Amino acid sequence: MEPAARMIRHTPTVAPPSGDLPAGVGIPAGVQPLAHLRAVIEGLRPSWGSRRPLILTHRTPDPDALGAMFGLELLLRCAFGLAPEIAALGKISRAENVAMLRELELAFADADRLDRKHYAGVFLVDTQPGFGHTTLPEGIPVVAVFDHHRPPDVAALETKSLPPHYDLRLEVGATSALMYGYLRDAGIELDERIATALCCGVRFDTLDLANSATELDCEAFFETFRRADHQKLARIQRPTLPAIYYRDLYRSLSRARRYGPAVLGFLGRVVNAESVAEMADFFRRMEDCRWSLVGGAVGETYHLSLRTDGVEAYPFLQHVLGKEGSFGGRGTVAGGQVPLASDDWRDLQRLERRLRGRALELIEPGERTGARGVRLTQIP
Ligand SMILES: [Mn+2]
Repeated sequence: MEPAARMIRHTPTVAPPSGDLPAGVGIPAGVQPLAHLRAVIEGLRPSWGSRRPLILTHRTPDPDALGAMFGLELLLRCAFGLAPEIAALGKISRAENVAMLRELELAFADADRLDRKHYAGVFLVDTQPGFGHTTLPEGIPVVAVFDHHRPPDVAALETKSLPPHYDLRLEVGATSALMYGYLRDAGIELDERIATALCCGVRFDTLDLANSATELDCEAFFETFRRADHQKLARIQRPTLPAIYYRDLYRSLSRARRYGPAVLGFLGRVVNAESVAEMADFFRRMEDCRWSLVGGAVGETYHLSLRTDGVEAYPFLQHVLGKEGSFGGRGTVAGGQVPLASDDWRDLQRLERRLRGRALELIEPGERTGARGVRLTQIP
């Protein structure tokens, strides 16, 4: 707990560097990622027969995952002559993401209903095997990973057997930017639809380049923005909100509490898992709020989202979770899942109590505003 607690006190405005990968992990130095991918695919392809590549991502894809999946589909089709299938799990319900699907006509298969024998290998974007929010079909090898998330134990990568193409770049702001780099290197002209999708991904993960954006992110953003459909981009950024959104918002506002530098919201059962992340973003924007944590249960899983104003978010979430569940994060954003022991509301209540207790340990005693916090309506 100590290191995280220290970070909260000082709250530097610039995130510390994401750190390097162990030697031998990722694309070898000096090798172009596209050339590496080509060598891997060419090596495996004779054994694939008529089976297709399967593009997957984490549960409930966000704009970065969506942009990267559709960018990769274009790459595999145009640069390699393959016929990949895109599939995903989880219901997308955040209004911006629903608008992205609708405006760009992004359709994909249900990953729960795939006939495994048709697929030669998994191409995974914006996540990695072993992450809690990622379920991989059994019996299909993972051929390639394209990601920018820090695994909980980076050092352990050295001893793990990794997929043949493992492009993990912790410093890159968006997987969509990473995918833009492959398409650029392959000389593939971006059409309006894919340019718009990639642009949505980069702007979502980097907050319009304000957050941990590298040169590649900037180039990806400008080049895709130039080719994007700007009417659609606007409709995706400010979509119509379903009526139920306002009910959920009211509930979140009435349940959340301010504890000195943090806003904590334990929402019990929620309609959609994405509202947890959205509320964490929303509360973090409160004046003088240095970090926010929001949790809510959907089905058999309790979802958590943590946001900070500059420091690495994942040590905070690591402490909040204790040894429960799984988590991941990059920069100021972290998310986790805890499987629920039963659908008994008392189990849920006990879990939220444990999480709140550990979250409060991260706040300096002098900064705590009572054990129960302050209702958002009562903040002076
Ligand atoms: Mn991402």
